[in-house]
Amino acid sequence: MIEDLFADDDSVPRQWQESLTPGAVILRGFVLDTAPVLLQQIDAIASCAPFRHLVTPGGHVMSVGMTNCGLLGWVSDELGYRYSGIDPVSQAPWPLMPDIFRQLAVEAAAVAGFANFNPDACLINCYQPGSRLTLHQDKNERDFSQPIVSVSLGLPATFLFGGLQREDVCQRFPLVHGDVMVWGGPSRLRYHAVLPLKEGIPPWPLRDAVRYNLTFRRVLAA
Ligand code: MD6
Ligand code: FE
Repeated sequence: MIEDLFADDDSVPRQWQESLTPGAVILRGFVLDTAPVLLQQIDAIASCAPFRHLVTPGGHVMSVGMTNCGLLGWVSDELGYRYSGIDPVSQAPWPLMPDIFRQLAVEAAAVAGFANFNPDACLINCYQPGSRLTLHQDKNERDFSQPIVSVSLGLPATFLFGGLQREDVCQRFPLVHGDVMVWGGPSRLRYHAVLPLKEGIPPWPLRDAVRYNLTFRRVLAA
């Protein structure tokens, strides 16, 4: 179902919704207007908590650079995946979640039908050309009744969206600058992946040919 929200004339709409599966929707263009501010905030966060390449429990160095803001941050090392209130690099708390981040995440969740989303964690991913994320479920959180809100900025990526079993076939679709994906409910534990990022020209006002992804989550019981 494709629903045109904000076309004020016959020109190309800037925002619309694409429903994927029950509980999962892409809000195309939802953060196009706020993207410049979001990118500034990412730079400010990364100046305190720089992007780093985490090691998986299996001993692989992740190709995606990661940092966090908010009360809790997602981390990985030889011992496993978990959330931590302390940045293991700086040994300090993660930078605060900017109000503009929280507001857009709460608003996107509400538009997608999830009232009262109250994120306590924001993982920030930085993809360089070639970076990818292998098939996984997001299951380190306590409360699967809360959705995940995922914001795409910068270069486009191909997202694979599977089922509840690793073997299930995946749908593939593009995520581009300004898109927000919300998923929860019966889709909350679907497997998903990001294909290796292709080279490209970054959209204004980005200077670097990278993709950023913000994923907002409620980790602690609400
Ligand atoms: C990404 N996103 O888009 C990686 N997980 O860069 C995720 O792994 C993800 O977008 C859960 C929910 C939404 C996501
Ligand atoms: Fe994920």
